[in-house]
Amino acid sequence: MPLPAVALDHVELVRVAMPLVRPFRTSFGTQTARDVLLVHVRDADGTDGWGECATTAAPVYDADFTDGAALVLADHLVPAVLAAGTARGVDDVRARLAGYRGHHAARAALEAAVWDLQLRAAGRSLADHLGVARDRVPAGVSVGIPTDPDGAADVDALVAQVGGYLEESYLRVKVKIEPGFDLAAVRGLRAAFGSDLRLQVDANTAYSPDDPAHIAVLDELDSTGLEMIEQPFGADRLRSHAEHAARWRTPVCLDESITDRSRATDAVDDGACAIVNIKIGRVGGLTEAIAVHDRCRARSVPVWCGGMLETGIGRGVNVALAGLPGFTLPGDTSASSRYFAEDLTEPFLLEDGHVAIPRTAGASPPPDPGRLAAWTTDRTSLR
Ligand code: OSB
Ligand code: MG
Repeated sequence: MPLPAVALDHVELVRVAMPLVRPFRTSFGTQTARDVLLVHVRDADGTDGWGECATTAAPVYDADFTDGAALVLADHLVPAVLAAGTARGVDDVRARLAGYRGHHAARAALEAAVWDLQLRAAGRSLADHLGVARDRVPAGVSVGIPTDPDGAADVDALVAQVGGYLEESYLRVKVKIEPGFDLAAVRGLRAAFGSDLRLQVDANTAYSPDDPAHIAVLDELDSTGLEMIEQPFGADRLRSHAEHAARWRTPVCLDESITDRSRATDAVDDGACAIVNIKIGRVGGLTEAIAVHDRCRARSVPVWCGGMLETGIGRGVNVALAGLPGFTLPGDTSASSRYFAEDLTEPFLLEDGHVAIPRTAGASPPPDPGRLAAWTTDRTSLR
């Protein structure tokens, strides 16, 4: 059933300070908090919609960053959507943004807010709208590189953290690696938890295909029983990924490289990856994310839902998307408690290794008004 038309009346950017329960260190840097950018839309009837911008504070994961997203939304994307008569929904918004290049996380946040508004107006959940049959999704956890008091990467601390997550019932573990924190980390986890642990690694582009020492380490990692290796090389290096994927038994999964549906099919068809990490922000919106899923599914390529340390606003959309049938691997769709002492929405809970798919009206549960007000650092109206 198509979504009802709305009359997009008011757009606001809201910034919210959300400290993380523990620092998240990757090969590109350490995050201790999220300065969350939310897009809030309202229609002429006063129905609200919310979307979360999946960016890091600095352009270190990809070229997007939170202040840049806020600027491009305020100066370009939102004015384009509000000009030329009232926008009636997601399709209108996408058409009005079609002439703008890049800034995928910003446009995805705006699109998500409009999905949320239309679904709320329809009284329908995103999962129902997408025809999702499951009622829960399997959850993995993405574990940062732990640091000891001197700032050195710490395998014992990693083993302790992973032990805690396994006790909580997470079904698979993804650990962040970088040159110098890779083989020892994986061997430490294998020694502690055995070969049955569903373990994968994420390099966030930290290895160079041109450095023989890096390749030697990756070749050794290839015999540690990993479920996959995620994004060892730079986002543009599809050929290098294909060359090594052909030699390794460990499947290669791509994250940073997958910027839209055609890049996804190029990567898969050229052998650069056998698994795709889908992130709504990175591919430029929920519509595009569904298209990536559909193309991968047509090729029997498994996908899973990545994360960007989202609050419940972004998490709700991720969890509903992850209910689609091609999502056959546990995602980084962890419980709220993995990230925040208190979430902006009703918390997402882990039960028996799974997170329930929301079935309330909207793309995600709404923010709690009290917590939102208490943690908001800035609001800009763009009517
Ligand atoms: O590479 O998947 C990544 C967080 C920020 C930027 C990039 C990545 C990540 C994560 C966190 O791994 C996943 C999560 O939200 O739990
Ligand atoms: Mg990744």
